[in-house]
Amino acid sequence: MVEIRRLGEQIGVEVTGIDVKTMSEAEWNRIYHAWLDCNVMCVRGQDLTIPDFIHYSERFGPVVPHPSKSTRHPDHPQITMLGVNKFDAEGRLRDEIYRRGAEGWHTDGAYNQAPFKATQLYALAVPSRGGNTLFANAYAAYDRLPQRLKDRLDGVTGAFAYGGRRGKARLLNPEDQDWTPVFHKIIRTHPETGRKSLYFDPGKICYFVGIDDKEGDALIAELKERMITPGAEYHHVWQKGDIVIWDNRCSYHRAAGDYPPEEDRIHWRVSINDYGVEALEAAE
Ligand SMILES: O=C(O)CCC(=O)C(=O)O
Ligand SMILES: [Fe+2]
Repeated sequence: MVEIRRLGEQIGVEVTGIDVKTMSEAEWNRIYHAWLDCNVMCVRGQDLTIPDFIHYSERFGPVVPHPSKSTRHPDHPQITMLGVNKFDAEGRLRDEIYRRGAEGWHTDGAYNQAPFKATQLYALAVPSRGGNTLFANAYAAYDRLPQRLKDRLDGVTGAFAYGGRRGKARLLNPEDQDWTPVFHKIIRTHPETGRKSLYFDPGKICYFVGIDDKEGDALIAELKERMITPGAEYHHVWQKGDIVIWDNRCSYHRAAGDYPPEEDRIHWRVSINDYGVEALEAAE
């Protein structure tokens, strides 16, 4: 029987007793709404092929290839392989693979006109220790902002690009390094829940429109501190067979990047677009 229980106090939900390949429409509706309510969802104990994983992921929205071509699955471009080819030809650890997602708190796809609605990972191999994924609630981040900042950021737009203010991104091919910034409101209303969140990514923000560099730098530093709210985190300890999906519109995440490098930590990963308002805006 399907069981749904909260993981963190303010973020995260776990689903057990379900097979995503065969669940009923009623079960799908329950888990989809649990995910919307809790920002991040783990479905335990799944046994999936790549087509099964893509098919299930497509229930959330269109599954699109990630811009990092070198880490795409050779036969399934929509699948990104995490933790594969971790060592180079000389046997040296490739930091960009080992520490992917561990550089800092972020939200995926802020460099797209229509940022990814969700990212979903399926765990194939889990290390004996470490290697958690950390999540934080971006609604809570907005709720906890001092009124001064809520007022200052109201209506403010940020410019975002893949490499942010650094420019370059190690996981991209040379021909894919040039990004024209895209623009997103920093206070964002979630198209499905109607709740406001702080939409911010310190690694991808380039500047705030209409705000001078001095104030912009101070704002970036302050939001970096405030984006993670005490009590609104959940740290996922992976089990083989877990599927974890996070809502990039209302959560932040980062990899801990701390597991024994000689051990395997392997996931299939998909980026999921929105069918909704944002997809329509992007098509304009
Ligand atoms: O490997 C992880 O725990 C998460 C990596 C990440 O940031 C991502 O897949 O978007
Ligand atoms: Fe990420």
